[in-house]
Amino acid sequence: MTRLVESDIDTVVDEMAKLDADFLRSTGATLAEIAEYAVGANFGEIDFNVKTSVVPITSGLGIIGGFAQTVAGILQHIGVDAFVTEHSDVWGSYEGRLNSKCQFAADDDWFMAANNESNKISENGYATGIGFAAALVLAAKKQGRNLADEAILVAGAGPVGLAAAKFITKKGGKVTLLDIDPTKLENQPYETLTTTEGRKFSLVLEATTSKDVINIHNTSSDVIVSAPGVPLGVDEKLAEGLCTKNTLLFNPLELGTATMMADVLYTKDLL
Ligand code: 2YC
Repeated sequence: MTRLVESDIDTVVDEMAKLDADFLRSTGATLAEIAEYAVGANFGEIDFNVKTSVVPITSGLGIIGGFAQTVAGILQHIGVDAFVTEHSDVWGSYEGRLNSKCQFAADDDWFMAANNESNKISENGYATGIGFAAALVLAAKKQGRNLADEAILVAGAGPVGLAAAKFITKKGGKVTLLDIDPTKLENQPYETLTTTEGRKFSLVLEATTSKDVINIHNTSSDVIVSAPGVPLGVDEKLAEGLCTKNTLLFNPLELGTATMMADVLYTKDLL
């Protein structure tokens, strides 16, 4: 996962209403509804109004300016009673556990949510993968397109891409998995590629840390691209065109965070 910088997230909280409006245009669902769909809940089924603490973590490369506040702001937007703890690290975790049901914290390598009541946990890579896959499936549905008829590419066989590939397969899509590192493609239950040479795809989940992976040569004219990868792995010219057609789904932190919250709150009744 790429480490965000302050400038990646400094307008996120102010633009949450715009994000919902964009999501409604492209997927027919709001941020909260996409997160619910990602974890198998119906729209409106999850009661997000729970006390949740976000703990700043100073380890490693340290605090990212505004990160904890941005996570709290995203959660508040979907109805969570979220706050940033006064203290950081273990003191902050202790303070949070005394005053909240759920807790979020991120160091340089992991971004985790925990439900202190049910002990359910959610990790950002997995949640981001199912969240962006859910958005892609909903966007295709909104256009009346059947997954079974689509050429679907998941670019990047890391935690995000693999979670997304599983979700899309579960929804009836046939996934082609791309990675430049062939060792990441071993024993994967999908068609695998190390290059998109000669191939065109109509639904794309871009989960690499590279730029320009997705371009006009490997996409169809009606392509929908869901892109959790930071930086955006879509060729600039193609990205501009997709934006005007509301067929590019890209945000640095919002969908992963909302899906983590849905994931730690929702346990499907197995009975
Ligand atoms: O401010 C803080 O608490 C920092 N310790 C946060 C560091 C987050 C580092 N991770 C990232 O920037 C990205 C996130 C999108 C989630 C995974 N990697």
